[in-house]
Amino acid sequence: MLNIILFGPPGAGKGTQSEKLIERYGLLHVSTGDLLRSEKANKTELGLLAKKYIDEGHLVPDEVVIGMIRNKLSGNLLGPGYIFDGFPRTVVQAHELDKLMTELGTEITIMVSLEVDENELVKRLLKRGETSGRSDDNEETVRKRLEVYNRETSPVASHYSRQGKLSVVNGLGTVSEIFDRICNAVSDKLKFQVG
Ligand code: B4P
Repeated sequence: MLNIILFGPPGAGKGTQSEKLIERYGLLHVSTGDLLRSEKANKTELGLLAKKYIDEGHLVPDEVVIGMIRNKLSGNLLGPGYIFDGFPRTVVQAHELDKLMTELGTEITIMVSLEVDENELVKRLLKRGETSGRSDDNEETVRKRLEVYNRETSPVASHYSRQGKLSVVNGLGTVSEIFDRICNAVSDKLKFQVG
Protein backbone atom coordinates (compact mmCIF):
# COMPACT_ATOMS: atom_id res chain seq x y z
CA MET A 1 0.00 0.00 0.00
CA LEU A 2 1.01 3.61 -0.57
CA ASN A 3 0.00 5.81 2.36
CA ILE A 4 0.78 9.51 2.00
CA ILE A 5 0.38 12.25 4.57
CA LEU A 6 0.02 15.64 2.92
CA PHE A 7 1.19 18.16 5.47
CA GLY A 8 1.52 21.93 5.67
CA PRO A 9 -0.01 25.10 7.05
CA PRO A 10 -3.55 26.24 6.22
CA GLY A 11 -3.71 27.24 2.57
CA ALA A 12 -0.53 25.34 1.62
CA GLY A 13 -2.48 23.48 -1.06
CA LYS A 14 -3.14 20.16 0.67
CA GLY A 15 -6.72 19.88 -0.64
CA THR A 16 -5.69 21.06 -4.11
CA GLN A 17 -2.82 18.56 -4.45
CA SER A 18 -4.80 15.70 -2.86
CA GLU A 19 -7.26 15.74 -5.76
CA LYS A 20 -4.41 15.30 -8.26
CA LEU A 21 -2.68 12.59 -6.20
CA ILE A 22 -5.92 10.61 -5.97
CA GLU A 23 -6.20 10.71 -9.75
CA ARG A 24 -2.56 9.63 -10.22
CA TYR A 25 -2.32 6.87 -7.60
CA GLY A 26 -5.97 5.84 -7.06
CA LEU A 27 -5.72 6.49 -3.32
CA LEU A 28 -8.62 6.89 -0.89
CA HIS A 29 -8.94 10.47 0.33
CA VAL A 30 -9.15 11.09 4.06
CA SER A 31 -9.57 14.81 4.74
CA THR A 32 -10.49 15.66 8.31
CA GLY A 33 -11.38 19.22 7.20
CA ASP A 34 -13.91 17.87 4.64
CA LEU A 35 -15.29 15.31 7.11
CA LEU A 36 -15.76 17.99 9.78
CA ARG A 37 -17.37 20.43 7.33
CA SER A 38 -19.80 17.74 6.22
CA GLU A 39 -20.75 16.99 9.85
CA LYS A 40 -21.18 20.73 10.38
CA ALA A 41 -23.40 21.13 7.29
CA ASN A 42 -25.56 18.19 8.42
CA LYS A 43 -25.80 19.72 11.90
CA THR A 44 -24.90 16.43 13.58
CA GLU A 45 -23.90 16.39 17.24
CA LEU A 46 -20.25 16.11 16.20
CA GLY A 47 -20.70 18.92 13.66
CA LEU A 48 -22.22 21.27 16.21
CA LEU A 49 -19.33 20.58 18.56
CA ALA A 50 -16.74 21.10 15.82
CA LYS A 51 -18.34 24.35 14.62
CA LYS A 52 -17.13 26.53 17.44
CA TYR A 53 -13.55 25.30 17.15
CA ILE A 54 -13.40 25.70 13.37
CA ASP A 55 -15.06 29.13 13.38
CA GLU A 56 -12.50 30.40 15.89
CA GLY A 57 -9.52 28.86 14.07
CA HIS A 58 -8.78 26.31 16.80
CA LEU A 59 -8.18 22.60 16.36
CA VAL A 60 -11.08 20.26 17.05
CA PRO A 61 -10.24 18.07 20.11
CA ASP A 62 -8.05 15.04 19.36
CA GLU A 63 -10.53 12.43 20.64
CA VAL A 64 -13.24 13.73 18.26
CA VAL A 65 -10.96 13.70 15.22
CA ILE A 66 -9.44 10.31 16.07
CA GLY A 67 -12.91 8.74 16.52
CA MET A 68 -13.92 10.11 13.14
CA ILE A 69 -10.80 8.68 11.45
CA ARG A 70 -11.31 5.26 13.01
CA ASN A 71 -14.90 5.22 11.65
CA LYS A 72 -13.76 6.29 8.22
CA LEU A 73 -11.03 3.63 7.97
CA SER A 74 -12.95 0.68 9.38
CA GLY A 75 -14.39 -1.41 6.56
CA ASN A 76 -11.83 -0.06 4.07
CA LEU A 77 -9.08 -2.48 4.96
CA LEU A 78 -7.82 -3.34 1.51
CA GLY A 79 -6.99 -0.97 -1.28
CA PRO A 80 -4.17 0.86 -2.95
CA GLY A 81 -3.68 3.11 0.08
CA TYR A 82 -4.69 6.40 1.63
CA ILE A 83 -3.95 10.04 1.32
CA PHE A 84 -4.26 11.80 4.65
CA ASP A 85 -5.04 15.47 4.05
CA GLY A 86 -4.98 17.71 7.14
CA PHE A 87 -4.44 14.78 9.49
CA PRO A 88 -2.53 14.30 11.79
CA ARG A 89 -2.46 17.86 13.12
CA THR A 90 -1.06 17.11 16.60
CA VAL A 91 1.59 14.72 17.89
CA VAL A 92 -1.17 12.78 19.74
CA GLN A 93 -3.01 12.31 16.42
CA ALA A 94 0.27 11.16 14.80
CA HIS A 95 0.78 8.44 17.43
CA GLU A 96 -2.84 7.31 16.95
CA LEU A 97 -2.44 7.19 13.19
CA ASP A 98 0.73 5.08 13.48
CA LYS A 99 -1.14 2.71 15.80
CA LEU A 100 -4.10 2.50 13.45
CA MET A 101 -1.85 1.77 10.45
CA THR A 102 -0.19 -1.06 12.40
CA GLU A 103 -3.63 -2.48 13.26
CA LEU A 104 -4.45 -2.44 9.55
CA GLY A 105 -1.16 -4.24 8.78
CA THR A 106 0.37 -1.29 6.95
CA GLU A 107 2.32 1.91 7.64
CA ILE A 108 2.79 5.50 6.50
CA THR A 109 5.01 5.54 3.40
CA ILE A 110 5.85 9.24 3.26
CA MET A 111 4.92 12.60 4.74
CA VAL A 112 5.06 15.35 2.13
CA SER A 113 5.35 18.77 3.78
CA LEU A 114 4.40 21.72 1.57
CA GLU A 115 6.40 24.84 2.42
CA VAL A 116 4.78 28.19 1.72
CA ASP A 117 5.55 31.54 3.34
CA GLU A 118 3.00 33.20 5.58
CA ASN A 119 2.22 36.19 3.31
CA GLU A 120 1.32 33.85 0.45
CA LEU A 121 -0.83 31.68 2.76
CA VAL A 122 -2.84 34.67 3.96
CA LYS A 123 -3.24 35.92 0.39
CA ARG A 124 -4.52 32.53 -0.84
CA LEU A 125 -6.96 32.01 2.02
CA LEU A 126 -8.42 35.52 1.81
CA LYS A 127 -8.84 35.06 -1.93
CA ARG A 128 -10.60 31.73 -1.34
CA GLY A 129 -12.75 33.47 1.29
CA GLU A 130 -14.23 35.71 -1.41
CA THR A 131 -16.06 32.72 -2.87
CA SER A 132 -15.77 29.72 -0.50
CA GLY A 133 -18.39 30.78 2.03
CA ARG A 134 -16.09 29.18 4.65
CA SER A 135 -16.54 30.72 8.08
CA ASP A 136 -12.80 30.37 8.79
CA ASP A 137 -11.48 32.11 5.66
CA ASN A 138 -11.41 35.64 7.10
CA GLU A 139 -8.27 37.53 8.18
CA GLU A 140 -8.71 37.23 11.94
CA THR A 141 -9.38 33.48 11.83
CA VAL A 142 -6.66 32.83 9.25
CA ARG A 143 -4.06 34.53 11.53
CA LYS A 144 -5.30 32.41 14.43
CA ARG A 145 -5.10 29.21 12.35
CA LEU A 146 -1.48 30.02 11.42
CA GLU A 147 -0.60 30.62 15.06
CA VAL A 148 -2.21 27.30 16.05
CA TYR A 149 -0.36 25.57 13.20
CA ASN A 150 3.02 26.89 14.35
CA ARG A 151 2.40 25.89 17.94
CA GLU A 152 0.46 22.61 17.77
CA THR A 153 0.84 21.16 14.28
CA SER A 154 4.39 21.89 13.09
CA PRO A 155 5.96 19.43 15.66
CA VAL A 156 4.24 16.59 13.75
CA ALA A 157 6.87 17.01 11.00
CA SER A 158 9.66 16.11 13.47
CA HIS A 159 7.72 12.98 14.47
CA TYR A 160 7.89 11.66 10.88
CA SER A 161 11.38 13.05 10.28
CA ARG A 162 12.60 10.83 13.12
CA GLN A 163 11.06 7.88 11.26
CA GLY A 164 12.91 8.92 8.06
CA LYS A 165 9.60 9.60 6.29
CA LEU A 166 9.57 13.39 5.92
CA SER A 167 10.01 14.96 2.51
CA VAL A 168 9.88 18.76 2.29
CA VAL A 169 8.52 20.18 -0.96
CA ASN A 170 8.46 23.80 -2.14
CA GLY A 171 4.76 24.75 -2.24
CA LEU A 172 5.25 27.90 -4.32
CA GLY A 173 4.64 27.81 -8.06
CA THR A 174 1.87 26.55 -10.29
CA VAL A 175 -0.36 23.69 -9.13
CA SER A 176 1.16 21.37 -11.73
CA GLU A 177 4.77 22.33 -10.89
CA ILE A 178 4.10 21.49 -7.24
CA PHE A 179 2.34 18.28 -8.23
CA ASP A 180 5.45 17.18 -10.21
CA ARG A 181 7.65 17.89 -7.18
CA ILE A 182 5.39 15.77 -4.97
CA CYS A 183 5.33 12.87 -7.46
CA ASN A 184 9.14 12.98 -7.64
CA ALA A 185 9.36 12.83 -3.85
CA VAL A 186 6.96 9.85 -3.78
CA SER A 187 8.82 7.95 -6.48
CA ASP A 188 12.19 8.61 -4.83
CA LYS A 189 10.78 7.18 -1.62
CA LEU A 190 9.38 4.10 -3.41
CA LYS A 191 12.70 3.51 -5.22
CA PHE A 192 14.55 3.80 -1.95
CA GLN A 193 12.20 1.26 -0.34
CA VAL A 194 12.58 -1.24 -3.17
CA GLY A 195 16.36 -0.70 -3.42
P1 B4P B 1 -8.65 22.03 6.37
O1 B4P B 1 -9.88 21.80 5.64
O2 B4P B 1 -7.68 20.90 6.48
O3 B4P B 1 -8.07 23.24 5.59
P2 B4P B 1 -6.91 24.15 5.15
O4 B4P B 1 -5.76 23.94 6.08
O5 B4P B 1 -7.55 25.47 5.07
O6 B4P B 1 -6.49 23.93 3.65
P3 B4P B 1 -5.55 23.36 2.52
O7 B4P B 1 -4.09 23.38 2.81
O8 B4P B 1 -6.16 22.06 2.15
O9 B4P B 1 -5.69 24.43 1.38
P4 B4P B 1 -6.20 24.35 -0.10
O10 B4P B 1 -5.60 23.30 -0.93
O11 B4P B 1 -7.68 24.40 -0.06
O12 B4P B 1 -8.96 22.51 7.90
C1 B4P B 1 -9.97 23.42 8.28
C2 B4P B 1 -10.22 23.42 9.82
O13 B4P B 1 -10.79 22.13 10.26
C3 B4P B 1 -9.00 23.58 10.74
O14 B4P B 1 -8.64 24.94 10.95
C4 B4P B 1 -9.47 22.88 12.06
O15 B4P B 1 -10.29 23.72 12.85
C5 B4P B 1 -10.31 21.71 11.57
N1 B4P B 1 -9.52 20.47 11.44
C6 B4P B 1 -9.24 19.81 10.26
N2 B4P B 1 -8.51 18.71 10.50
C7 B4P B 1 -8.28 18.67 11.84
C8 B4P B 1 -7.55 17.78 12.69
N3 B4P B 1 -6.89 16.73 12.18
N4 B4P B 1 -7.52 18.03 14.02
C9 B4P B 1 -8.17 19.07 14.56
N5 B4P B 1 -8.89 19.96 13.80
C10 B4P B 1 -8.94 19.77 12.45
O16 B4P B 1 -5.62 25.72 -0.66
C11 B4P B 1 -6.04 26.98 -0.20
C12 B4P B 1 -6.23 27.96 -1.33
O17 B4P B 1 -5.02 28.15 -2.03
C13 B4P B 1 -7.27 27.50 -2.34
O18 B4P B 1 -8.11 28.58 -2.66
C14 B4P B 1 -6.43 27.08 -3.54
O19 B4P B 1 -7.10 27.31 -4.77
C15 B4P B 1 -5.22 27.98 -3.43
N6 B4P B 1 -4.02 27.35 -3.97
C16 B4P B 1 -3.66 26.04 -3.83
N7 B4P B 1 -2.49 25.81 -4.46
C17 B4P B 1 -2.09 27.03 -4.99
C18 B4P B 1 -0.95 27.46 -5.74
N8 B4P B 1 0.02 26.61 -6.11
N9 B4P B 1 -0.86 28.77 -6.09
C19 B4P B 1 -1.83 29.63 -5.72
N10 B4P B 1 -2.95 29.31 -5.04
C20 B4P B 1 -3.07 28.01 -4.66
